[in-house]
Amino acid sequence: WEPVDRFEFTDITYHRATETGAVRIAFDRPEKRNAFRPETVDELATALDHAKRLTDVGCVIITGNGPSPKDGGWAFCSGGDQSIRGESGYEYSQSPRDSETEGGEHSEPRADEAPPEADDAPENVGRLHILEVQRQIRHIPKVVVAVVPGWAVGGGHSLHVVCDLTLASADHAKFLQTDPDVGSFDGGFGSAYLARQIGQKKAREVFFLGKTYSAEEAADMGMVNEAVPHEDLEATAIEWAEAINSKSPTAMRMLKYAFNLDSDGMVGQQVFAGEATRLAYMTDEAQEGRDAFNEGREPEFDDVPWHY
Ligand code: 2NE
Repeated sequence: WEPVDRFEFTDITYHRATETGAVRIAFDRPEKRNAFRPETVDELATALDHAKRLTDVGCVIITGNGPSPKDGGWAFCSGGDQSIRGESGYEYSQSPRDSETEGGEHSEPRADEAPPEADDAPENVGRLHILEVQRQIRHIPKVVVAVVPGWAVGGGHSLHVVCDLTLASADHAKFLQTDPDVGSFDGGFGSAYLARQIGQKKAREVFFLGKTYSAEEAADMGMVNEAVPHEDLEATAIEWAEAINSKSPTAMRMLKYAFNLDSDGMVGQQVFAGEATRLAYMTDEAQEGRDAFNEGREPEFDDVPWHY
């Protein structure tokens, strides 16, 4: 793994394995069981947006660094950082407006955004934008693998649910939903999509009883693909990334969006259709349509077969 050093992240680490065609994005707050604060979520969004644009990368690994220097505990992510939760969401430790003007840690713009003018810098309102990251994971045209070395809890549990695949440490991974304990509820992918994975009764049990499940139990339920010994976790993730990257990128992208389609409604159709349009643009007939328009003539489609 080589660090991607164009960003100055504080709450995550971001690495790339060029030969494997994978990136590794890791929560890096192990002393808090990798709980996320708004800064963490911004960094995740930036890394995912950057990874999306890497055309030689087919696999995004999301994991949690550890163990905790305090007590040796492992975590994927324990959800929203409750210590900075305000009245309407999670609050920045420093106002983004202040950090913009001081050239602080939030000065790195998203790849697709112009840096905000000082007057446009966002107010420090409570945020729940981890849900935007869930949508990034859902729509990124690559296979996203949650590699769970320890606790996956609350919003951290929902994050692994929304990833395409989950690989877990048989020794340390534990799965737990605490949302209703802290007055929170992921009424989207974290619950409804989980129910598609493990069935209604089991998904309701996860939220309504708040039991802790081992990696093996989670695999039996169908929300984890495989539990492997802790020391083999990262090597197995790399093997998976290599397998993913050996396949046809177009087929993999179309498959991901096809799997998403029936639970993403019209947005799922739009994403799938966008990729279909891209494929259509590559045909002679679409290029004839473009050329005819640009040359000011009628398009000539007579030689194009009506395939069946
Ligand atoms: C994760 C869990 C089960 C771990 O338990 P354990 O016994 O292994 O560790 P411990 O001692 O509880 O935690 C170690 C340190 O991490 C902090 C703790 O406060 C503790 O700090 P110190 O006492 O050492 O200073 N820590 C752990 N999780 C934290 C958190 N989420 N926020 C802030 N500090 C945290 C156990 O720690 C636990 O149950 N954690 C809380 C899980 C939780 O309720 N998460 C929020 C759910 S709501 C959510 O995530 C969400 C959403 O669902 C939708 C949108 C946005 C957010």
